[in-house]
Amino acid sequence: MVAKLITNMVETYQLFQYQSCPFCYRVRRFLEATGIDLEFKDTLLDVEASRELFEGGGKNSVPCLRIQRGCEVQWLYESLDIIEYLKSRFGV
Ligand SMILES: N[C@@H](CCC(=O)N[C@@H](CS)C(=O)NCC(=O)O)C(=O)O
Repeated sequence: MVAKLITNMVETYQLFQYQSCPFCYRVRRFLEATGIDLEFKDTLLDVEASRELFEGGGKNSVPCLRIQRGCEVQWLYESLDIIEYLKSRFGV
């Protein structure tokens, strides 16, 4: 029952990434192909974004998807895991 409630909770997303990163490109291409619209945070151009990623997620590796689920925040690394996660959430 708890798991079901969490699954149905509204989530908001931010993708921490930068332009020239090939793994970020993989995720951006997936988003473009599926029409999923997320906020991007550029960790090369935006020092605050870089700090937020390191402090929140624990490392500076990109891409990283920040998932806000109510008061809970999850930091999801690995381009293929991000894509799989979004596929499951958006049913694409
Ligand atoms: N296996 C990872 C590779 C990610 C990766 O190597 N990202 C590079 C940028 S292209 C990076 O952030 N390197 C810095 C670091 O890992 O701290 C994925 O598929 O997302």
